[in-house]
Amino acid sequence: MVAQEYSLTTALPGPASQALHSRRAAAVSSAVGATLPVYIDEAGGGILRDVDGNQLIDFASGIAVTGVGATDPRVVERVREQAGKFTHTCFMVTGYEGYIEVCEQLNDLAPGDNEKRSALFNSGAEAVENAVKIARSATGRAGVVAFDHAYHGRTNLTMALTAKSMPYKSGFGPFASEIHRVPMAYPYRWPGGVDQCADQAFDAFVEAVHVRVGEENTAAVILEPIQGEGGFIVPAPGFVARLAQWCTDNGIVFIADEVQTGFCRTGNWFASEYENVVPDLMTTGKAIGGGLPLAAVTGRADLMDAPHSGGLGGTYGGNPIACAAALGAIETMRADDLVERSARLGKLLTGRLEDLASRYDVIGEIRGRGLMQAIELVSDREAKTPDAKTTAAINAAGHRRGLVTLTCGTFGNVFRFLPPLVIEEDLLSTGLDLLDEAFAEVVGA
Ligand code: PLZ
Repeated sequence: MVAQEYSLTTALPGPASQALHSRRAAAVSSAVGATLPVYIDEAGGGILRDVDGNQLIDFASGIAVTGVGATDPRVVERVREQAGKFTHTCFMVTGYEGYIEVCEQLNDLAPGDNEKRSALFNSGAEAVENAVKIARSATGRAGVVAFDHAYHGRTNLTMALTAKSMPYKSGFGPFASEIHRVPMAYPYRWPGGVDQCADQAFDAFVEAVHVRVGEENTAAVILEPIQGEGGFIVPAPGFVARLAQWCTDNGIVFIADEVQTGFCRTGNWFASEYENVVPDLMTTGKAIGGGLPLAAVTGRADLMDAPHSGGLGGTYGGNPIACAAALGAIETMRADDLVERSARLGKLLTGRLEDLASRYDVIGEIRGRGLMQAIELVSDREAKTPDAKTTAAINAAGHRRGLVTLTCGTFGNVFRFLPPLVIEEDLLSTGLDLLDEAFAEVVGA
């Protein structure tokens, strides 16, 4: 694996990256985003080594994918072995053990000791689409309720579920129908204040569903137990559990979208566990595949078995190499206790962010769990005015130093931290030193 050392040999981007960036401009659609114009040659642990030999610190994990790192030995070995045996059969044509084993693992790991089933897909968006199909098929209802600040994907149905227009939806409509949006229990920005947030948001949700949709027409409520792209919003305590219970009471399927939060990211296997919620259906993706594309829907056996035989599937869903990678990644998460590691490093991260917040007034709030944390930047702490400009400037200053960070949030003013769960403590600390320098450069020491 690439040495776990931060080092820059050129200014970023270096000449080889610049050359690739020019080739990219001539060959790749300009609509595909590029956070950094840097191209990677090797990666692993907490390091991304670029084509100029610069070793950058990874605080993004390819958007919460490489929790076990980008070259976890167990993943790499299983992928090699599987690729030498067969790359594809299509599970719907002739099956193989890896698919079944991943489903067994998911059924075992997902919250709740009820009888569960799983089905595998290629991307988070595809998993979300299928969860909605399953909920509609099982309930015979059409309505789906999603929240402000939600992100569920870029396909047509999942764009409809996603809240933010730019860049995800703008110009891409018309969108799927029967999607209804309700307020999110976002404590920092709840008009009635933090203390009222859970109760008032829950009441607003119940009223909106009753008045605008009708419980009897509602198939599913879908929620990220910590919202990701929308700004790492941790719902007010109690909100998720009350929602889930209300769904049960009304025969509505509660879908937890754990695509970003799942697989040890938040210091638990799944974020739903923080409120002891057993989702009816749970979508996973990203980190499950150890870097290979894999996603899943896991949930109550009666719901998962409700669609007609042949109703779910796809050519590549649960590809054998992706399944082999997932089994390696899950083995590493268990063997190296990444739940504990995520929680422990998360505490270190919080401590460092609190130190930053004590020195930089631009930090309005620190939030998140485990190694899924963020800071929300405001130009005025009282008025909580979102400061997207400073966020972008600090992000760029970090990037110049070789710190790979991402922003997020409906208002573009949230810095998020998603390092690989296996990042060495020293490297995490060096990355936070670089962040500190970036703050000093942009908003003054
Ligand atoms: N649900 C909760 O976070 C993907 C998207 C990045 P796919 N998040 C990163 C981007 O700009 O496209 C995500 C998520 C949650 C669903 C998805 C969708 O997962 O694997 O990207 O389809």
